[in-house]
Amino acid sequence: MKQKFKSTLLSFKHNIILIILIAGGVFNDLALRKMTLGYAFYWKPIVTSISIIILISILALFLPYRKRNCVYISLSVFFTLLNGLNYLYYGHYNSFLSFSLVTQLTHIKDVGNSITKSLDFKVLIFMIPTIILILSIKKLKRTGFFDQVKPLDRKKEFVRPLIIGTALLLLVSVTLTSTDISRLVKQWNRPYIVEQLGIYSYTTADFVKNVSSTKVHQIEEAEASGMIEELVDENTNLQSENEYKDIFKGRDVYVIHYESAQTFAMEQEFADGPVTPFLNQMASEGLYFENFYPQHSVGTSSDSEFTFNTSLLPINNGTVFMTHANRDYLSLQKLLKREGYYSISMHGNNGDFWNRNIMHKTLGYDRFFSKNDYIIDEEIGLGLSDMSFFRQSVEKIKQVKEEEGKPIVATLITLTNHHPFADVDKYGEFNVGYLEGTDIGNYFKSYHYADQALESFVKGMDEEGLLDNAIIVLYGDHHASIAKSDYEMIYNYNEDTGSYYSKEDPQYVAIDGAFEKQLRRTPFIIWSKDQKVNEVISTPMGMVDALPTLGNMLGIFNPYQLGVDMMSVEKNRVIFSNGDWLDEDFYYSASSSELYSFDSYEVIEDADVASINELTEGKIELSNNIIENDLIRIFNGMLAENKNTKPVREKPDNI
Ligand code: GP9
Ligand code: MN
Repeated sequence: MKQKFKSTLLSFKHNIILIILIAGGVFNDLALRKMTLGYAFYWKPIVTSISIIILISILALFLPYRKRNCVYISLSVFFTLLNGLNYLYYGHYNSFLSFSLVTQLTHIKDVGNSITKSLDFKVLIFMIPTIILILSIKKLKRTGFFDQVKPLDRKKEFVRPLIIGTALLLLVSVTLTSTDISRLVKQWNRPYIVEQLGIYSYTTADFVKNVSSTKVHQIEEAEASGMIEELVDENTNLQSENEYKDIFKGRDVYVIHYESAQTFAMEQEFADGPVTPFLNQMASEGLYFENFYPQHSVGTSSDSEFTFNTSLLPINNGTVFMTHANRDYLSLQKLLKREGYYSISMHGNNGDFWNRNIMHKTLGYDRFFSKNDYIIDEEIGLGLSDMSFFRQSVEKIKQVKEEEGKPIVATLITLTNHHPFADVDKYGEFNVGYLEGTDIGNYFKSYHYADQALESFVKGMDEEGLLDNAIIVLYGDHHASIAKSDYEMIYNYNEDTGSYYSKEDPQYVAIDGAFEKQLRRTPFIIWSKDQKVNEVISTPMGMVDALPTLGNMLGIFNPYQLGVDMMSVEKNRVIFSNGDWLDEDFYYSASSSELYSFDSYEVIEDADVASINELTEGKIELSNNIIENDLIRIFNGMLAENKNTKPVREKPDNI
């Protein structure tokens, strides 16, 4: 017994640096989960992290004892970087880093600038374990500790950590549900994997997935043809025959991709008036979808562009604009070109950002006006100011219209209202009262600026007579990365008392779950000068539903669409590529596996969830398959011409 205790003590002493490494690695993982997802103390990620660090550290055993410290320090630095970078990335994208992003390095450089401008110094926490490890090694070296430790049996040295590491891993794996395993394999839901198994397991699984999927996953041709045929049939059967059909046929279409425009801000008002008076006016004069949700993944702007134009969900292994730009897609631009349109895109930033130079060709744009085509006479935030961008764009549109003599579809991608909203001096005067100096206050100032720029565009276009036979379609591309603490200042701060409501206060609103999801809504508006349609639609809709809805009004139809025409459905379910979904009653969060009621904002139980999840996953998988396996190219010629006319249908439920 005594002997055993002595040997354990010896082994403990022998491995003291390894133990410090493990403790530091686990600390960093805990800190990351606490600082991103909000909860950390759960046994599975802790045990998995310990086992993974033990298994990786076996590498050091190939070196003589005294030289192993170099490996341990390198590993600790790696853990610091891994956790630190993931922390910064999460702050920006609400997700974790993936090896698939390696193909997006040029973009990461630009976004990196935006991240460093708003550098969060809490990231330094992740350095603590490495500092402790280095100091401990130094101290022990000084006392001659490493010279005194007696060598252990070589065989035992390898076998012990192998057994312990594997046993711990097995212990966790037997507790995994089939959902856990499927999520680990598919990697749709990165926050869920990190929450359940920690950052090291997620990174390992992501690495394995990316290495193994460099060869495109090929599905059987028969399976592929079945899948797409079913989708085409279903879409053709449901093709709308409503009163909105063709109402805007032949009109010019100006799509405004409105950067970081959130819906909640449209309701905010300060001493100088509403944040977005002009946008609100457009909403009241046009067709306004007040429960519109962007469905982007880590590709943010680019994902929204993709989904708006194709009615497909963004891929969740990579970013379509970067990693799947060489596929065939049926887009708004291609469909309108069949009707004789000329199609252009316009953006004041570098044309390579988000690989737009390539991807805009893939989407079928005839011409892309990017930074090089504009005079950079005023810069705010990421580049050319929206005011100047719009002013110059009106001129370009006028010229293109004259040159081409055809109807035109133009996408204008704005830039100024982009995180970190730091160029406050250039936004002009807009008093945000007690929010002065806060991030959310600066967001409102920036949004107010973007609203004035929008107004100048509409007025400028009108003065040129370019709106007489046109529509403007506007969508907010995604939420603005505003911290919860900033939302608290709006919803839980009592200006009169100068304090926050306590959780017990009836006025208190929890900024999480269904409420937080609703905050991420962005506006979607179809507007025309003659106010031909003037309605507010409250049925929840996603970005995939934009093309079917707009398409019906323009007399075009995309048989590969995943969305529905909102003017033909009473109910709708919005699906997100990470497995989340929502309808008018509920919001399901795939990362926490919780169902929230939109009524009470409480977590509730519902027996149907499993079957809805299955449908949701089926749709996500279908979208991924279409993109990954280039199914549209394969079946492009397959659409039978006589499938276009179908009987009039009553408004069905898309559920
Ligand atoms: C940059 C712009 C921003 O050109 O579209 O992209 P985002 O960071 O919002 O994805
Ligand atoms: Mn954007």
